[in-house]
Amino acid sequence: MGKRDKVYAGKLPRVVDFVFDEHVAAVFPDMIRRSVPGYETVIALLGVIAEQHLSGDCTVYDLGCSLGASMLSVHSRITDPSVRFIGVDNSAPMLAQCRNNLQGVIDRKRFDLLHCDIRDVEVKDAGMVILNFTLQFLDPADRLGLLTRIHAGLKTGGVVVLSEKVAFQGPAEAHLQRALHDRFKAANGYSELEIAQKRAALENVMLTDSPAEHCRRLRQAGFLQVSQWFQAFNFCSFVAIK
Ligand code: GEK
Repeated sequence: MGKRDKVYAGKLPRVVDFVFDEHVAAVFPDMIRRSVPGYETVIALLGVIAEQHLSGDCTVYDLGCSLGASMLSVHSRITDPSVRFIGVDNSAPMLAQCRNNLQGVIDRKRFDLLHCDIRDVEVKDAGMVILNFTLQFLDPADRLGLLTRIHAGLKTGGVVVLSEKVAFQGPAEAHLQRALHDRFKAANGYSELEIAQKRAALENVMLTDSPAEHCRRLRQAGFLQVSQWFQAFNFCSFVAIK
């Protein structure tokens, strides 16, 4: 059992922008499970999507890999040793824990972990690229460029899975989905103060797009087949096939 997330439990004198530091890394499995509706389902189904789309001799990229949950899910369904894994994250505490989680589960020769910005990674011979709740932290101006490079580095038939917190354009739907998400967090034991402080911390850091905008951008990046396969309140996931 991991540590319980209490990062925003006490009243802070000033809420600063959210960072993936050692305090967040230490409680991350609990934080993401209690904050992102459907997270565990998405993680489990990444393995199924991989099984459907991966052929051998390729690389699975996990961009913004945090503690490696996505790679571990794919690995649990893909035994072919010619499939390699590259996890990328710009948070050193996240990557250190990711290394611990992967070691002893995935053969050491089959994975690499890169401590860098996902915008600086060369994507090549990719069978699958996972952006599981990561694109939302990138400057919106850089999102299309990254997806276009990912498309270029994917093998034909390769798949991108993009999971995001999404925005809704209509005010009524935006209000409904935000209320449901708040209710989800409260049901998972977060106080009103925690919910409010976390929202303030993420305000400048996590910039969300609508589902339609995600699909449009994936098509613009070159993907011919784009489909939203999952939604839980204001969290969605999309597949895009090259
Ligand atoms: C999971 N995918 O468990 N470059 C590299 N890493 C970044 C960047 C960037 N520009 N921006 C953010 N990150 C994971 C969950 S969490 C989602 C992903 C969340 C990293 C950041 O350090 C963090 O580890 C991850 O992206 C986002 O399925 O916490 O909501």
